[in-house]
Amino acid sequence: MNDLLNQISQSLVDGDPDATFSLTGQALSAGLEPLMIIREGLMPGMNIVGDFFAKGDYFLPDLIIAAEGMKRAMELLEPELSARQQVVESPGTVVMGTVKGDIHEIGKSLVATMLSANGFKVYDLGVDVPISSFIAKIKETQANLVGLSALLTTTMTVQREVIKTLVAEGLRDQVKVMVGGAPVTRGWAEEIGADGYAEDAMGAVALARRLVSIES
Ligand code: HCB
Repeated sequence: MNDLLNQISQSLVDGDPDATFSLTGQALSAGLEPLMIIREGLMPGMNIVGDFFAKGDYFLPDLIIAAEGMKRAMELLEPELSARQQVVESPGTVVMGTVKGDIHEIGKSLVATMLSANGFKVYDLGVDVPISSFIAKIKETQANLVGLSALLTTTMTVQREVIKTLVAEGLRDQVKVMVGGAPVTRGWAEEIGADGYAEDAMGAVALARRLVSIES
């Protein structure tokens, strides 16, 4: 089992999306849980790719091809994740997106999938989302939660801007804000006045549940 997970990780590092896809299929057929495949196969591979890029050993095309492998694996895993959840009633409405200037979508999409699979009504605005689009969607859907993803130190600051705009628009009492993304920390969430920070998609589900129940 561990060998299969290591091979998945290595296939991302090697930049071989076909192998990532087929190994992920094999792991599912072998009975591995989709979340385990993400946590112990795909994420370690993406982290290695990120570290190599940071050190200058890998370049942008290497990131792009690793992302392609991860996205193809997620095509297999997302339906499995959804199928495993037993939805009773909708705990809340979430507007989700990666902030303006940032096109990293994989983590944001994973959080959106897991929230949906856990009964939340999710409006996924995609990536590079202008602040005005978050505000408009929150107003339109009467959402009680917004999830802001940022993967770059340069775009984390947009999370703060969204919160400031929610206050200015008189929406801050209506909507809880959760933030996440690789450079985001609990300390940052506190500093910018977010309601919570989640390290991963399961953490985001637990946090979202907590934030919504505090509200009611
Ligand atoms: Co990108 N990139 N990248 N990248 N990239 C990172 C993020 C670096 C950390 C790599 C590095 O240097 N070590 C780095 C950022 C450094 C920094 O600012 N601190 C970086 C850089 C610098 C860049 C460019 C600037 C490179 C360049 O052009 N010179 C450029 C920026 C483009 C832009 O956005 N304007 C860029 C581009 C790319 C792509 C397009 C090639 C590609 C993304 C493709 C896509 O998404 N379709 C990419 C990728 C793949 C990465 C890495 C390798 C992986 C990101 C990823 O998908 N992780 C990443 C390195 C890394 O993160 N270790 C690297 C897997 C997902 C599942 O994890 O952390 O996104 P996640 O999400 C988690 C978690 O954070 C949390 O739950 C998720 C699920 O578990 N979460 C939330 C996320 N959002 C949440 C919101 C909530 O409300 C709650 C929880």
